[in-house]
Amino acid sequence: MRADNAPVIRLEDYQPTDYLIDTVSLAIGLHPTETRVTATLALRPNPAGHAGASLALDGDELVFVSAALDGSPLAADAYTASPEKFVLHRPPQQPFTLTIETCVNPTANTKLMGLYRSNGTYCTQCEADGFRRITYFLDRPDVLSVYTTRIEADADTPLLLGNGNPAEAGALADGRHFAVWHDPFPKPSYLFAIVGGDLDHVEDVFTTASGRKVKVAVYVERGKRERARYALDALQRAMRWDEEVFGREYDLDVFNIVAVSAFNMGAMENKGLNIFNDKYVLASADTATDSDYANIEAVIAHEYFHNWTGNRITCRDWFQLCLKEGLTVFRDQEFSSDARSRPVKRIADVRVLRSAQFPEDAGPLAHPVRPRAYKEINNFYTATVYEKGAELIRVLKTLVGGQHFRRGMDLYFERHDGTAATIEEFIACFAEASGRDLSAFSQWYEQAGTPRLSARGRYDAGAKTYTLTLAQTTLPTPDQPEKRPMVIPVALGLIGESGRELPLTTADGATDGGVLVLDGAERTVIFTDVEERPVPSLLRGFSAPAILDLDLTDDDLLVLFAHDTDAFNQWQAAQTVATRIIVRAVEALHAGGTVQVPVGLAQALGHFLDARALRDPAFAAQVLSLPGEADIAREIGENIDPEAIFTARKAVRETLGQALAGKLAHLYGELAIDAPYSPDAAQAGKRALRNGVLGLLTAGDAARGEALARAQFDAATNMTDRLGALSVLSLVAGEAREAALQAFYDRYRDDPLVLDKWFALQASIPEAGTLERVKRLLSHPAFSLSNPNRTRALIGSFAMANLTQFARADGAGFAFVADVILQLDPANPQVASRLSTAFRTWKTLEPGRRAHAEAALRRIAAATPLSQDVADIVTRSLA
Ligand code: 0A1
Ligand code: ZN
Repeated sequence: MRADNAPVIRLEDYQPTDYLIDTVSLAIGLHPTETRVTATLALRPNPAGHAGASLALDGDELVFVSAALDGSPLAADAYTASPEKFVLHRPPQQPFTLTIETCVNPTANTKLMGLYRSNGTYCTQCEADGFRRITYFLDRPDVLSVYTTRIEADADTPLLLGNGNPAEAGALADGRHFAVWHDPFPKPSYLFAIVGGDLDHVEDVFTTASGRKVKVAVYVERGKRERARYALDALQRAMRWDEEVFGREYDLDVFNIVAVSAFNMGAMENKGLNIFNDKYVLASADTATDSDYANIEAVIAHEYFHNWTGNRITCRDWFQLCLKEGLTVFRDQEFSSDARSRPVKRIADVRVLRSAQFPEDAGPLAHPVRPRAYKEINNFYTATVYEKGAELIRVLKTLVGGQHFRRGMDLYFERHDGTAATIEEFIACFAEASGRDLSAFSQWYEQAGTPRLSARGRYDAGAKTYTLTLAQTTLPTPDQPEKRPMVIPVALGLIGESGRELPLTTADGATDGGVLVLDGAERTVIFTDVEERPVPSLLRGFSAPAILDLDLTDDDLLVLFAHDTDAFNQWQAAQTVATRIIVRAVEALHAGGTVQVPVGLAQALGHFLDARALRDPAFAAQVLSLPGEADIAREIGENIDPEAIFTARKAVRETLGQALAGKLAHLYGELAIDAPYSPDAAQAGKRALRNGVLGLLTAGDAARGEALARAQFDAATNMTDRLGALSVLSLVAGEAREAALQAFYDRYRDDPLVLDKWFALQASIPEAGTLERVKRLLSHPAFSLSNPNRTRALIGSFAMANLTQFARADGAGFAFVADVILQLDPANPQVASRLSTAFRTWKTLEPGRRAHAEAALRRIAAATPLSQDVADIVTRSLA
């Protein structure tokens, strides 16, 4: 169905189902092309539904085989079955069982939703609506059932996994065998999973806080066992952390993780049987970077944390997606902060929020954290639902305080365990635990767009007062022309010009705890006894997802950079100064002038590096990593010329690299690590800074940098150093680059996850030749559009991480990506649809490029057939 005629699903139309399904008994006979599924559903009328209504079960591309009611075959006029629906016309009005047999073809399932094969392994993906591709069902999150699953397979598929606990297993005639799994916890169909394959594994026993033994295991393709150890360790650390920090214990006898190579997303929290994209499980020093390790730790934790936030308490409907996703992202961010450096993790998370969510919130795809309407739910697994959703939990915690937050969480678990809940029910727990009215806070879930927070300050030296006025506005977004003020907790401090932190004294205690709450359009506070002219440090720790407009001078910002006690704002100050310098450089280039870099920033960075680089390299790496092209584009906001941004940024980096050359060279030597590789935060921090130093050094002196990078590439003993060097080399056109790329390929040609890096790096080269290179790589023997990771590596990187080449002035970049989207769409609409979000900022481009982007979007929109997934994104993008 096309998006133009697909129905709009609205939150306000929510109705409970007319029937409930108490238990589900599945018998699945695995076969590569004809898998038989027999589902026996114990149904009864829902007291909250319409008595006597017919029963309509969802299906998607199903082949119907047979149906029986309470054990007897159904008469032909008692039901209707099509690939998309099974309707029982006159269901009994007391409990009854319905047995339906269907047949599916996992090998032909290129959409990777429902039951499919990844490199020979049978696996499933049911969120959001994939279960209906396995059997007919009330496929929605508020139908909770107890599942028993019997899986049968040939001897070449010895491993059979399901949700819950293993119940039975054994051999059958003709070499087949079976396993039965029982999950005692009622769950929605989207959490169903099975796996069948011939896999290796690592395992351990985790003892829960109350002394229960849980067998934990990670399954991977044969030969990759050792690469699963880090994931297994991260899992057990996450399990312990959830007990300690949220009081949540695991509830089954086993917890299994399976890694597969073909997966549409990152990973999936199926009850007791998480299924992962290989990328978030497999790691070794030689094949994974430090960031890969950190991502694995975070995603393993994320999926595990869903066991309570998502599984034990699930969502009433898909509008409530952020109830599980925002909350679980918050939980995984906190876990990583405790495991690593909290300020560095905060900076990294805010970078992601700004680069992925802010553009969404400012463009045609903007939607509230809890949307009110959708056509295709799979398009709402967005940065807004996930990352902004997590920010809202953080805002809530700041507003009610840590203790009340924990009490609210406890209440939520106690009250809603075993149910499908809503955002209102969640917020009510915190209102009750804290005794506060949170109705104004809940606006954050309803209103799209990023609030702009402006701050003006005036110091009266005679009266020793400092008057600070904060104001907010939010620009209109699709369907929301009028915006209301939000409740914004502004964590703040005052830094004296001497560098000391000044006490916050106000007549009414407005900033108790260092947080000022702005809940109207504007608010003014007067600080008293301010002994010296202060520089305000606002939105400390990024206390709310807002855009801050400061009336500070560059010199004021450099005071914060040097002296702020809040690490986030210290970093932010340097970023803001650098952003301003690059934006001025873009303006200068437009006016036909040249790029000027004031000495202040270079000097400040120099002092900073002297004092902090070796003490806190991970933080220093964040400071040294200047705003990217997309950050600058966001700051400029309209009429974007990516080439000008690229040239300006490059020139600024060149100047800084030259000004700091001596220090950088010295640091590069000092930061070398002798010890054997460990992915821990301390070593990773040093490598991150050393690679950052190498990059800046090369920006200032290409020949010298290239020689160092070449040596680092040849001597590297781990992927972080090797890829760090290769990225630097990839920016310098010439034979050295091609030789290094070839050497990398030769070394890793049989390693799919590393080859993805090789494809991604080449697609990201900001040069005019890249489009031709990417086109050439499309026909490389190792390339295939049927693997989502490979597609994202080559096409996704080109479209999302190479602004100058995707947005080429001649429109060839847009046209190419549109071609690939159209080619991929029939096979895998979800991945095609994700790719098409690369166009989301097209309206901010200068008119020439804008016209090319629009033409590409219109061409996609006009194509037939076109999936509902892609049609939904492109029509909203064009609106
Ligand atoms: N719930 C998962 C995300 C997810 C969503 C849809 C999928 O279908 C292709 C897969 C995974 C999470 O938050 O990790
Ligand atoms: Zn999640």
